[in-house]
Amino acid sequence: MAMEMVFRWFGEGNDSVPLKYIQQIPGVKGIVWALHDISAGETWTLDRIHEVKNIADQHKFNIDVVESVNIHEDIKLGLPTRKKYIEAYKKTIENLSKVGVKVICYNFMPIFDWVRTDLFKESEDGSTALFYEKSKVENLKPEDLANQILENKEFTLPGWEPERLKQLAGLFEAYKNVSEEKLWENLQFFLEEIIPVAEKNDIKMAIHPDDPPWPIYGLPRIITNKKNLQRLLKIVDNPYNGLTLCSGSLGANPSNNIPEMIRDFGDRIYFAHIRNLKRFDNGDFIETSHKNSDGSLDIVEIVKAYHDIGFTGYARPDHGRHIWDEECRPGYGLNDRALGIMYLWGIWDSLTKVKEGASYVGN
Ligand code: DNO
Repeated sequence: MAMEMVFRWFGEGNDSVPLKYIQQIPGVKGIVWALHDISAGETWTLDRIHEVKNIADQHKFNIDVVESVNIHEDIKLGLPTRKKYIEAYKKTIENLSKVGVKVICYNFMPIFDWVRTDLFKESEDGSTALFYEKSKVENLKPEDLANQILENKEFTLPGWEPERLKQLAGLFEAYKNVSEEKLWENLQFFLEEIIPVAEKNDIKMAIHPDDPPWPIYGLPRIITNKKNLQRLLKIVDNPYNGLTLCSGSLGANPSNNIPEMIRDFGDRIYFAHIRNLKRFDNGDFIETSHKNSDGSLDIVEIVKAYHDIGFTGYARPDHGRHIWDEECRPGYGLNDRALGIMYLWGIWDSLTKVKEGASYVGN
């Protein structure tokens, strides 16, 4: 038994990577997908879901994992209008279950999803990668940061939908009344409504950690560390309320011990995002190749933790650098993610051999 390797794909015309290339990466069973043109709060219709299923079928990919069904800000804000958006979310869950979707990855970050200051930061070897410069975030106004990210217009950037960013000032005003505790309450309200529907439809909800895992621009962020992940699992203590464990997001904070979290939360992790990053002392970080010696995270230990717990959930290599002059959406090219997958399989298969009794020591 092994982890089920999947690969994020943004859809026909919205991704530089053809599905037939993904098919040629060893061991990839499915695509991780979403209907990126549907706004948060709207129901995903069966027709639109079937379009993706048909394309995936042609390439023999499963569509078991959706990333993400985004959550309308009114739900995170706890406004009375959340009711109708929660109803739409439930309907989306029902529709997704009709094509056999097994996991929905989502996040509960106010306004901004992932944050970086440079999408193509050059490294010494000439590759580029996503970069977070702490002082720049502290000194840039949120709207300037948003505009800077949106300058990359070629593809839609998940989490940075222009419609939402146009309402930035109003949203910041609304979040003034939302403390961390209030955000927890709003998350709990959402989960209490959603999880029974997820259970009925046999779909695991897998929350994605905040990236980076600390508050930015005074907005609360709560899915940030072990204690808070524990709290999340407890507020609705049902196996359908689970985790996407993203090593790169949580790993930006040096006090997060990822292998320990994997061992502790094991059976509530439904989706593993595995990538490396290099942290600098001043709080900056850059995304690196998966290789241990390139970054600050011990990817071998992370994979070992999954192997030890007998993880059979879904895993993806997460982001990659941009290498070999590939033109692609930030973090989501073919080349480095494919290299990452082979690194992960190399570790996984070696561990399996050792478990089966092979000994490479002293021979
Ligand atoms: C970035 C991703 C996130 C993630 C969402 C899930 O590349 O890891 O945008 O998909 O936070 O809701």
